[in-house]
Amino acid sequence: MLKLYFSPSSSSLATHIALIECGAPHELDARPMSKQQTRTPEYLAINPDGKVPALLTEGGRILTEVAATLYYIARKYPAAGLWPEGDLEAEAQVISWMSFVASTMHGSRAKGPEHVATAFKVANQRLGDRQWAIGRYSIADIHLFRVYWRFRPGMDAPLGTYPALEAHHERMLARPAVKKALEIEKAYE
Ligand SMILES: N[C@@H](CCC(=O)N[C@@H](CS)C(=O)NCC(=O)O)C(=O)O
Repeated sequence: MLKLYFSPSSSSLATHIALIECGAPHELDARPMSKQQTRTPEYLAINPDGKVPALLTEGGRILTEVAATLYYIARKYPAAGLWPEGDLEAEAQVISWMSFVASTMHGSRAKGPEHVATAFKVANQRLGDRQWAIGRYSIADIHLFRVYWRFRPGMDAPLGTYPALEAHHERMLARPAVKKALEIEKAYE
């Protein structure tokens, strides 16, 4: 069984959603950042970077970084259709989106609000009138959703500033797996 080391409402929410989307048997190990549980010697032995998510695979290895955990889960449970297997362009588009979300979007927070606004503007344009990041639902949407969901409430921009992202967010919130992950994590806050 897979084990997810997570902190409620953090980056690890994306991995949690993917596990539920795929019906992957898993257990949760809470490491609340609010209690510095990602910085204990025990956790640093699991992930020396002191970050969540970390996913313990059935092979006994630790996988870190949201994108890698999403990829692993999507490939391990292909029936869920979260990875566009065999369509080279679509596969590359997923990687492109996930790189953008992890570096430009997630990384913008440390640089300040203008950088966050620019990253969101680019993401909004990039999404355009598509329902899903690559045109069909994939792990790229889960990654995008998590960052938008977390950062948006703290942004000083009226509703309507990022219409494509807002619509994507609503679509994601309607998904049973997203609802379930949010509900489970709320109990840990
Ligand atoms: N590049 C990492 C970023 C993960 C990350 O920043 N995780 C944060 C939560 S959103 C964390 O674990 N922080 C713990 C800490 O800094 O103590 C990824 O994509 O997984």
